[in-house]
Amino acid sequence: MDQRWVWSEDELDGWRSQVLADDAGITLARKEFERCGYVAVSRLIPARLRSVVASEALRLVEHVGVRRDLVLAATGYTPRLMRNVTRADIACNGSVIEAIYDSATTTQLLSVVAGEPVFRCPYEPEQFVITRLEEAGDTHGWHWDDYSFALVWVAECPPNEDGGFVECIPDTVWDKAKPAVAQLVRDRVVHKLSVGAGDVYLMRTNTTLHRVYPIRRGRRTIVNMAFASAGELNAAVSHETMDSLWSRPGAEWTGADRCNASN
Ligand SMILES: O=C(O)CCC(=O)C(=O)O
Ligand SMILES: [Fe+2]
Repeated sequence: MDQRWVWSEDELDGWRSQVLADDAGITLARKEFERCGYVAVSRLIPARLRSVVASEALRLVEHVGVRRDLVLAATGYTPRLMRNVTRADIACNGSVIEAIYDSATTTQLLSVVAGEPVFRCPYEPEQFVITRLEEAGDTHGWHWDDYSFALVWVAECPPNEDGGFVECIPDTVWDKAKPAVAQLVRDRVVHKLSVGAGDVYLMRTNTTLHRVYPIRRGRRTIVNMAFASAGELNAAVSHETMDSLWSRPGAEWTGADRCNASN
Protein backbone atom coordinates (compact mmCIF):
# COMPACT_ATOMS: atom_id res chain seq x y z
CA MET A 1 0.00 0.00 0.00
CA ASP A 2 1.30 3.45 -0.86
CA GLN A 3 1.41 5.27 2.45
CA ARG A 4 2.66 8.83 1.84
CA TRP A 5 3.78 10.77 4.86
CA VAL A 6 3.47 14.47 5.55
CA TRP A 7 6.47 15.70 7.50
CA SER A 8 5.59 17.60 10.66
CA GLU A 9 7.97 19.64 12.79
CA ASP A 10 5.95 18.64 15.86
CA GLU A 11 6.62 15.02 15.17
CA LEU A 12 10.30 15.71 14.72
CA ASP A 13 10.44 17.64 18.00
CA GLY A 14 8.61 14.76 19.68
CA TRP A 15 11.24 12.33 18.46
CA ARG A 16 14.09 14.58 19.59
CA SER A 17 12.81 14.94 23.16
CA GLN A 18 11.88 11.26 23.33
CA VAL A 19 15.22 10.00 22.09
CA LEU A 20 17.38 12.30 24.14
CA ALA A 21 15.41 11.37 27.27
CA ASP A 22 16.14 7.67 26.80
CA ASP A 23 19.44 7.69 28.68
CA ALA A 24 19.42 3.98 29.36
CA GLY A 25 18.75 3.10 25.70
CA ILE A 26 21.44 5.46 24.45
CA THR A 27 24.02 4.23 26.94
CA LEU A 28 23.39 0.60 26.01
CA ALA A 29 23.62 1.42 22.29
CA ARG A 30 26.82 3.44 22.74
CA LYS A 31 28.54 0.65 24.67
CA GLU A 32 27.58 -1.99 22.13
CA PHE A 33 28.67 0.20 19.22
CA GLU A 34 31.99 0.84 20.89
CA ARG A 35 32.49 -2.88 21.52
CA CYS A 36 31.31 -4.27 18.18
CA GLY A 37 31.33 -1.48 15.59
CA TYR A 38 27.62 -2.04 14.93
CA VAL A 39 24.40 -1.86 16.92
CA ALA A 40 20.65 -2.13 16.33
CA VAL A 41 19.08 1.25 17.15
CA SER A 42 15.43 0.37 16.40
CA ARG A 43 14.29 1.11 19.95
CA LEU A 44 15.62 4.68 19.65
CA ILE A 45 13.46 5.40 16.57
CA PRO A 46 9.65 5.56 16.81
CA ALA A 47 7.88 2.69 15.03
CA ARG A 48 5.94 5.17 12.90
CA LEU A 49 9.12 6.70 11.50
CA ARG A 50 10.50 3.28 10.69
CA SER A 51 7.28 2.31 8.98
CA VAL A 52 6.99 5.43 6.81
CA VAL A 53 10.62 5.12 5.74
CA ALA A 54 9.95 1.49 4.79
CA SER A 55 6.83 2.47 2.81
CA GLU A 56 8.67 5.17 0.91
CA ALA A 57 11.55 2.82 0.13
CA LEU A 58 9.22 0.11 -1.18
CA ARG A 59 7.30 2.59 -3.32
CA LEU A 60 10.44 4.15 -4.81
CA VAL A 61 12.24 0.91 -5.57
CA GLU A 62 9.18 -0.30 -7.49
CA HIS A 63 8.91 2.88 -9.53
CA VAL A 64 12.45 4.16 -10.11
CA GLY A 65 14.73 1.29 -9.09
CA VAL A 66 17.42 0.31 -11.60
CA ARG A 67 18.90 -3.17 -11.83
CA ARG A 68 22.71 -3.53 -11.35
CA ASP A 69 24.78 -6.65 -11.81
CA LEU A 70 28.46 -5.92 -11.20
CA VAL A 71 31.68 -7.05 -9.63
CA LEU A 72 33.89 -4.35 -8.14
CA ALA A 73 37.67 -4.45 -8.37
CA ALA A 74 38.29 -2.13 -5.39
CA THR A 75 36.75 -4.72 -3.04
CA GLY A 76 38.46 -7.75 -4.60
CA TYR A 77 35.89 -8.37 -7.36
CA THR A 78 33.03 -9.06 -4.94
CA PRO A 79 29.55 -8.97 -6.52
CA ARG A 80 26.74 -6.41 -6.36
CA LEU A 81 23.62 -8.14 -7.67
CA MET A 82 20.72 -5.84 -6.85
CA ARG A 83 18.22 -3.15 -7.81
CA ASN A 84 18.81 0.33 -6.45
CA VAL A 85 17.52 3.88 -6.29
CA THR A 86 19.87 6.86 -6.38
CA ARG A 87 19.89 9.77 -3.94
CA ALA A 88 18.67 12.04 -6.73
CA ASP A 89 15.67 9.82 -7.48
CA ILE A 90 14.82 9.49 -3.78
CA ALA A 91 14.94 13.28 -3.29
CA CYS A 92 12.92 13.88 -6.45
CA ASN A 93 10.19 11.31 -5.87
CA GLY A 94 10.04 10.95 -2.08
CA SER A 95 9.99 13.11 1.05
CA VAL A 96 10.48 11.32 4.35
CA ILE A 97 13.88 9.72 3.69
CA GLU A 98 15.45 13.05 2.78
CA ALA A 99 13.72 14.84 5.68
CA ILE A 100 15.00 12.36 8.23
CA TYR A 101 18.48 12.45 6.72
CA ASP A 102 18.54 16.24 6.97
CA SER A 103 17.11 16.42 10.48
CA ALA A 104 19.37 17.52 13.33
CA THR A 105 17.75 14.85 15.51
CA THR A 106 19.32 12.16 13.34
CA THR A 107 22.87 13.53 13.52
CA GLN A 108 22.45 14.27 17.25
CA LEU A 109 21.30 10.74 17.94
CA LEU A 110 24.11 9.22 15.90
CA SER A 111 26.69 11.43 17.59
CA VAL A 112 25.71 10.25 21.05
CA VAL A 113 25.65 6.59 20.01
CA ALA A 114 28.94 6.86 18.10
CA GLY A 115 30.59 8.81 20.93
CA GLU A 116 31.93 11.42 18.49
CA PRO A 117 30.45 14.13 16.26
CA VAL A 118 28.66 12.71 13.22
CA PHE A 119 27.95 14.80 10.10
CA ARG A 120 25.94 14.54 6.90
CA CYS A 121 28.02 13.00 4.12
CA PRO A 122 29.86 15.71 2.14
CA TYR A 123 29.56 13.69 -1.10
CA GLU A 124 25.93 14.16 -2.07
CA PRO A 125 25.28 11.03 -4.24
CA GLU A 126 26.28 8.83 -1.31
CA GLN A 127 24.03 10.43 1.32
CA PHE A 128 21.08 8.04 1.00
CA VAL A 129 20.35 5.17 -1.35
CA ILE A 130 17.87 2.30 -1.56
CA THR A 131 18.94 -1.26 -2.37
CA ARG A 132 16.75 -4.28 -3.09
CA LEU A 133 17.87 -7.90 -3.38
CA GLU A 134 15.12 -9.64 -5.31
CA GLU A 135 16.37 -12.61 -7.32
CA ALA A 136 17.83 -15.91 -6.12
CA GLY A 137 21.56 -15.32 -5.67
CA ASP A 138 21.27 -11.53 -5.27
CA THR A 139 23.81 -10.17 -2.79
CA HIS A 140 25.51 -6.98 -1.68
CA GLY A 141 28.98 -8.56 -1.67
CA TRP A 142 31.84 -7.98 0.78
CA HIS A 143 32.88 -4.33 0.95
CA TRP A 144 33.65 -1.34 3.12
CA ASP A 145 31.81 1.96 2.68
CA ASP A 146 33.60 5.21 1.82
CA TYR A 147 32.47 7.07 4.98
CA SER A 148 32.61 6.14 8.67
CA PHE A 149 28.96 5.55 9.48
CA ALA A 150 25.95 3.90 7.84
CA LEU A 151 22.46 4.00 9.29
CA VAL A 152 20.58 1.16 7.59
CA TRP A 153 16.77 0.91 7.66
CA VAL A 154 15.55 -2.61 6.83
CA ALA A 155 12.19 -2.29 5.07
CA GLU A 156 11.73 -5.95 4.21
CA CYS A 157 13.85 -9.02 4.63
CA PRO A 158 13.46 -12.79 4.12
CA PRO A 159 13.72 -15.22 7.05
CA ASN A 160 17.33 -16.19 7.87
CA GLU A 161 17.07 -19.58 6.22
CA ASP A 162 16.53 -17.79 2.89
CA GLY A 163 19.64 -15.60 3.36
CA GLY A 164 19.66 -11.81 3.36
CA PHE A 165 21.32 -11.43 6.76
CA VAL A 166 24.29 -9.15 7.35
CA GLU A 167 27.75 -10.54 8.05
CA CYS A 168 30.67 -8.40 9.12
CA ILE A 169 34.29 -8.35 10.25
CA PRO A 170 34.98 -5.34 12.53
CA ASP A 171 38.35 -3.57 12.84
CA THR A 172 39.52 -4.12 9.29
CA VAL A 173 41.30 -1.73 6.95
CA TRP A 174 40.39 -1.17 3.32
CA ASP A 175 43.52 -1.19 1.20
CA LYS A 176 41.95 -0.32 -2.16
CA ALA A 177 45.00 -1.52 -4.09
CA LYS A 178 45.05 -4.87 -2.27
CA PRO A 179 41.76 -5.46 -0.43
CA ALA A 180 42.54 -9.11 0.55
CA VAL A 181 38.87 -9.75 1.30
CA ALA A 182 39.05 -13.55 0.96
CA GLN A 183 42.00 -13.66 3.36
CA LEU A 184 40.09 -11.65 5.98
CA VAL A 185 36.99 -13.85 5.63
CA ARG A 186 39.16 -16.95 6.04
CA ASP A 187 41.24 -15.69 8.98
CA ARG A 188 38.87 -13.60 11.06
CA VAL A 189 35.67 -14.17 13.03
CA VAL A 190 32.64 -13.30 10.90
CA HIS A 191 29.89 -11.67 12.99
CA LYS A 192 26.20 -12.05 12.05
CA LEU A 193 23.73 -9.26 12.77
CA SER A 194 20.29 -9.94 14.19
CA VAL A 195 18.25 -7.36 12.33
CA GLY A 196 14.99 -8.07 10.52
CA ALA A 197 12.24 -6.18 8.74
CA GLY A 198 11.44 -2.91 10.55
CA ASP A 199 14.83 -2.72 12.27
CA VAL A 200 17.46 -0.01 11.92
CA TYR A 201 21.16 -0.46 12.64
CA LEU A 202 24.24 1.73 12.81
CA MET A 203 27.60 0.41 11.60
CA ARG A 204 31.11 1.84 11.50
CA THR A 205 31.33 0.97 7.84
CA ASN A 206 34.75 2.29 6.87
CA THR A 207 36.51 -0.12 9.24
CA THR A 208 33.96 -2.96 9.22
CA LEU A 209 34.10 -5.29 6.23
CA HIS A 210 30.51 -6.34 5.59
CA ARG A 211 28.16 -8.04 3.17
CA VAL A 212 24.59 -9.30 2.81
CA TYR A 213 24.45 -13.09 2.49
CA PRO A 214 22.94 -14.09 -0.90
CA ILE A 215 19.18 -14.55 -0.81
CA ARG A 216 17.56 -17.78 -1.93
CA ARG A 217 14.06 -16.37 -2.26
CA GLY A 218 11.98 -13.43 -1.05
CA ARG A 219 13.19 -9.82 -1.08
CA ARG A 220 15.39 -7.58 1.02
CA THR A 221 14.97 -3.82 0.68
CA ILE A 222 16.97 -1.30 2.71
CA VAL A 223 17.69 2.41 2.91
CA ASN A 224 21.34 3.19 3.59
CA MET A 225 22.07 6.66 4.99
CA ALA A 226 25.79 7.53 5.04
CA PHE A 227 27.34 9.89 7.60
CA ALA A 228 30.85 11.25 8.01
CA SER A 229 33.26 11.76 10.89
CA ALA A 230 34.80 15.19 11.47
CA GLY A 231 38.04 14.12 9.79
CA GLU A 232 36.22 13.12 6.60
CA LEU A 233 34.54 16.46 6.04
CA ASN A 234 37.49 17.97 4.25
CA ALA A 235 39.56 14.87 3.51
CA ALA A 236 40.04 13.56 -0.02
CA VAL A 237 37.82 10.45 -0.16
CA SER A 238 37.61 8.48 -3.41
CA HIS A 239 34.32 6.90 -4.44
CA GLU A 240 35.13 4.22 -6.98
CA THR A 241 32.68 1.56 -5.71
CA MET A 242 29.93 4.12 -5.35
CA ASP A 243 30.51 5.66 -8.75
CA SER A 244 30.42 2.25 -10.45
CA LEU A 245 27.34 1.20 -8.54
CA TRP A 246 25.26 4.24 -9.23
CA SER A 247 26.24 5.08 -12.76
CA ARG A 248 23.44 4.75 -15.24
CA PRO A 249 23.87 1.74 -17.50
CA GLY A 250 25.75 2.74 -20.65
CA ALA A 251 26.64 6.19 -19.29
CA GLU A 252 29.73 7.67 -17.66
CA TRP A 253 28.87 8.67 -14.08
CA THR A 254 29.70 12.31 -13.48
CA GLY A 255 28.46 12.56 -9.92
CA ALA A 256 25.77 15.01 -11.06
CA ASP A 257 22.59 14.84 -9.01
CA ARG A 258 20.22 14.01 -11.84
CA CYS A 259 16.66 13.00 -11.24
CA ASN A 260 14.62 10.27 -12.86
CA ALA A 261 10.96 11.12 -12.28
CA SER A 262 8.72 8.16 -11.50
CA ASN A 263 5.83 9.31 -13.64
O1 LIG B 1 21.81 -4.21 3.23
C1 LIG B 1 22.48 -3.97 4.22
O2 LIG B 1 22.09 -4.20 5.38
C2 LIG B 1 23.85 -3.37 4.04
C3 LIG B 1 23.90 -2.44 2.89
C4 LIG B 1 25.27 -1.92 2.65
O3 LIG B 1 26.24 -2.45 3.08
C5 LIG B 1 25.43 -0.71 1.83
O4 LIG B 1 24.43 -0.18 1.33
O5 LIG B 1 26.57 -0.26 1.67
FE1 LIG C 1 27.93 -1.11 2.96
